[in-house]
Amino acid sequence: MTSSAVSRLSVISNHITGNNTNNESRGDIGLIGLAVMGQNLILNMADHGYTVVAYNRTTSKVDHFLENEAKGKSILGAHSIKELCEKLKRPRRIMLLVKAGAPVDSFIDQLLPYLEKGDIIIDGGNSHFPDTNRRYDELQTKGIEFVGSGVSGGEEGARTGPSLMPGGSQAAWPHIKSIFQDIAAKTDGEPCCDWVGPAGAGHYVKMVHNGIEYGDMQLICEAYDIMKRIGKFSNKEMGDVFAKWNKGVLDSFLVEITRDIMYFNDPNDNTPLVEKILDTAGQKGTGKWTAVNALDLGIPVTLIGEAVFARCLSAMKHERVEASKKLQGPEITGESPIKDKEAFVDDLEQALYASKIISYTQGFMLMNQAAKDYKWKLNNAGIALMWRGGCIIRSVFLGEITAAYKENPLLENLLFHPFFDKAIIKAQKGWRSTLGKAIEYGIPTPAFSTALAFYDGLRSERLPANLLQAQRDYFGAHTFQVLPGKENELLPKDKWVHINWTGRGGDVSASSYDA
Ligand code: 2AM
Repeated sequence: MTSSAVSRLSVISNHITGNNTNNESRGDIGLIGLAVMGQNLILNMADHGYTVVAYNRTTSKVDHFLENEAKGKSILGAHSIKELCEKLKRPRRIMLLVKAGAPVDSFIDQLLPYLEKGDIIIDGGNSHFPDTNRRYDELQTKGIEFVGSGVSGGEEGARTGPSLMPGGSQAAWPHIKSIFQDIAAKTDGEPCCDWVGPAGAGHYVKMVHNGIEYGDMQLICEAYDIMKRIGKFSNKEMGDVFAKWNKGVLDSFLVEITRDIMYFNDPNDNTPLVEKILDTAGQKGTGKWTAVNALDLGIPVTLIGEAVFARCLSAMKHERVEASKKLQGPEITGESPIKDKEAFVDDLEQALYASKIISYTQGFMLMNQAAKDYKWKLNNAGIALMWRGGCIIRSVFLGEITAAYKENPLLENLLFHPFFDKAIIKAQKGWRSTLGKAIEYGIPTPAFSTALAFYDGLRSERLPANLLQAQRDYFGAHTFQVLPGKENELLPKDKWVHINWTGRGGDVSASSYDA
C-alpha cells in the first residue's frame, strides 16, 4: 500500500471512530468571525468543555482575543483558513458568524480546498433563507454538510445561552447536537435548540422569529402611546404598569426591558431618557423578509406587515411634522378623559395579550404554509420551545404554545386550541374597548387594529368577497362560483360562471365553464 493510501485510510478510520491521534487536530469546532457575537459563542462553548479554534479575516483580532477574553480557556487561534482546518478534529465543524451576504460565500469558497467529504459548515449569521437553500444545494453536490442556524438572544444570549435554530443537512445534526444543546438557553431543563428541518428551514424560522419580534415591539409601543397620550401617565406610572404585566400573562423579555426603559432617567436632568430619543425607527430587513414571504405564500400575516409599515411611517419624520400642522383630528387638551385608570390598564393588558395571540397565530400559519410549499417537516412544538428561552421574544406565553402543539401537533390553527380560544374570548371586551378609545382620540394603533380585524375576519363565515368576485367578473370576466344551495339554471353548480352584468340588449346571459 502506498503511503498516501495509508494516510487516506487513517483519515477515514479516524473519521469513523472519532479518534484523532494528531495532536494538532484537537479543536472540537472552529469559529470564523470575532465580532462580539462570535467571541461570546466561543467563550460559551469553551465554558462547556469544548476546544474552539478561532479565526477572523482581520487576524490581529485573533491575537487580541487570545491575549484577553480567551486567555486561560480552551481556545486556540488560527491565522489562516488552512491552519484553522488543520487544527480541527474530523469531521470538521466550522461555524461562520460573519456579516450576512457575500462574506458567507467568500468564506465557504476559501474553506472548500481544505475540507473533506462529511465536514460541516454552519452559518450562524442572519442569512436570508433563499441564500441558505442555495448554499445547501451547492455544498450537497460537494459532499459538505451545510447547516444554516438561527442564533437569537443578542450578545448576552450568545455568552450565557442563546436560542439556536439549526436546519439544513440532517447528517450534520448528530455531530453538532451536543455542542448546540449544551450552549443553548435552557427552559425547565430543556434546551432551546432542536433540529428545525432541511435546507434553509433554520434560517426561515429565525426570520419568522424576527418578524414576530417586530410585531411584539410594535404592540408594546402602541400600548405605551395609549397610556401616554390618552391616560396621560408619567413614565414612572408606565414603568409600574409594565412591571405588573411582567408578572402575568405578558411575562416576557420585551415587557421586562420596557419596564426598565420607562424607569430610566437621564442623569443630566433626571427626566426619562426615552422621551429624548428621535422617533424614527431603523430596521435591518428581517421583518420585511417575513412580510414579503407572507405575501408570496398568500398568508395574511397582517400584524408583522403593519409593524414593518409602522417603522416606515416613523421614518418619514419630516412629512409627519408637516402633516401634524395641517391635518385635523381629535385632540385631548388638558386632563386625561380616563376616570378609572385601573380598568383602562386592565383593558389595555387584554388588548395586548389578544393581539399577541393573533400575531403568533399568524406566524405559525405562515410556517405551516412554508412547510407545505417548501416540503419541509417543521415541528411547531419544538419551534415554540426554541423561542421559549434565550431569544428576544422569550416569554411565558411561548410555554403555552409549546404545550398546545405538544398536545396536538396537527393543530390547524392556534386559535382553535381551547386555551387560546378561551383567552381570546376573555380578552375581547377589553381589546375592543381599548381600540374604541384609540379611534375616538386619534391614537394610531396599526398592530392592535389589524389583529382585531384579522380576528373578526377569521370568525366571519361570510365575508364581502362575493361582491369582490362580482366586480372582477363585471370588469374583467374573471368568472365566479356559486354559493352552495343557490344554484339555478343561470347559476349552475360546480361551474365557473360569467354574467353579462350590463344586460345590454335587454337579456341577462351567462356562460359557464367546468370548475
Ligand atoms: P473583520 O473583523 O475582519 O471586519 C462581523 O462584522 C464579522 O464579519 C467580523 O468578523 C468581520 O471581520 C466579518 N466580515 C465583515 N465583512 C466581511 C467581509 N467582506 N469578508 C470577510 N469577513 C467579513
